[in-house]
Amino acid sequence: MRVITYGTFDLFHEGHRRLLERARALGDHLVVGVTTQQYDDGRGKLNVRQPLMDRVRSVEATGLVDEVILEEYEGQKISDIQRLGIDIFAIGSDWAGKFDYLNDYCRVVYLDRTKGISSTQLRDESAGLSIGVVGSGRIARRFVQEARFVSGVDVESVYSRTLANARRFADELELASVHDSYEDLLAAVDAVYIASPHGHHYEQARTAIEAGRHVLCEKPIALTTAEAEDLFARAKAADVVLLEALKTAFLPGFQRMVGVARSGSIGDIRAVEATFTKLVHGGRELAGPEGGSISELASYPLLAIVKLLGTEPDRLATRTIDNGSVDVFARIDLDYPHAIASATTGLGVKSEGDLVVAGTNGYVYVSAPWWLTEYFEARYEDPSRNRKFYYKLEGDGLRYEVAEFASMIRDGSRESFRLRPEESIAIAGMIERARTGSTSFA
Ligand code: C2G
Repeated sequence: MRVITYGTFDLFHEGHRRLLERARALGDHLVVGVTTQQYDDGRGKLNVRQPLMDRVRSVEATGLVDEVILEEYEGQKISDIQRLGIDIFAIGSDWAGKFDYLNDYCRVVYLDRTKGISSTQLRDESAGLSIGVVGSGRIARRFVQEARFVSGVDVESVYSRTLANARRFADELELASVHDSYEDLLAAVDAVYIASPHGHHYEQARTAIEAGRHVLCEKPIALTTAEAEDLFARAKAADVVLLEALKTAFLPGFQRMVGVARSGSIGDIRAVEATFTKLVHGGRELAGPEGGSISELASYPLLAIVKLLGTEPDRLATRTIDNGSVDVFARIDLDYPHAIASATTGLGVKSEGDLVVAGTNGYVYVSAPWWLTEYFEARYEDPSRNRKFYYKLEGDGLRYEVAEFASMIRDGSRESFRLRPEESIAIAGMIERARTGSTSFA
């Protein structure tokens, strides 16, 4: 029987070795396809550290492999299987279901992935960064799936307030350990990703920082300036990374849009209008005291405004429509010295989610959903000068913030220019002012 498997095999570890061992045991000839940098770029695998030849050498050094080939393009697996006369395609169970289409060409076997690599290995340079997940909701699930596309990151543990929720989450996502004590989770990991309800962010981030853990915290990192300032000051004193998981900030397309708008190509920026609305029907997002369209969604439009116009507006005024307990629609107006901006949010109210940056020579237009920036245009009075920009966005965009967080920890940097502490603090302050000082309509 001839068996084939594929992988990046970056920073070769015990999980990789066991996978190869079991793949080898399925037959008598094992072929391993090692992914090239270009292929990994194409499929959105981020932060691969080792050059191709080093990764090939680690695979060969196991002595388990009869033949190594390179995986260079999408669709190659089908031709490899036929060309090499393969009987069995084997791959880790994190890919369960994804390669069923190969059943037309050979037998497909999903082998259980090895759980808890980070804890079974000496914590040295080659060990991954172990991130514990706080919370077991929808965003936490997407985070775990996206983090698997970031090399050098192991997400193996989850903390949830009820053990049953943590168990369900860990079973579904094949995580090694569950915790119903936050302290136990902190003791088991290098860093945490906080995806609990907003009202818990501050306490949980503070506790993690005090325990010397790096923190990636869902937006909004805090609902007041004071809390945001306090957290960043504590992170600095403890020499740990504290990063707000405001995914748009880390997207290549969004960064380029800000670069184009601020480069002078549209002249001086005079106005920014950004909208984010989402249809929900009840649930935690629509319940007080922490819910509402501003706390749920304003981080995104305020990010665009802060990146384009800075952290210090002269004035902020908000009008909202309430459902009796929280705001369901809001328009936050900000005045800057030479520009004005508005951030519009809606929960259970739908509008066009686009972004317009008006300048003295032209404007930038980002169509909905602008916060997943894949495409934008610079437009001018003379349309023949218009330019279109395209950027590929992999997955749902979460992997870019994971990659940034992991790189910061690895490189010892404590601040990211993509989302600086002052910017997160300013956004928290704007959210606080918008929520407390709004003129409301029922
Ligand atoms: N693996 C494992 N246990 C782990 C980590 C990884 O069993 N703790 C397995 C993966 O499931 C995969 C192999 O080791 O089968 C290689 O993993 P990666 O290098 O992360 O490669 P991957 O991104 O899974 O690429 O075409 C490429 C393939 O899609 C696999």
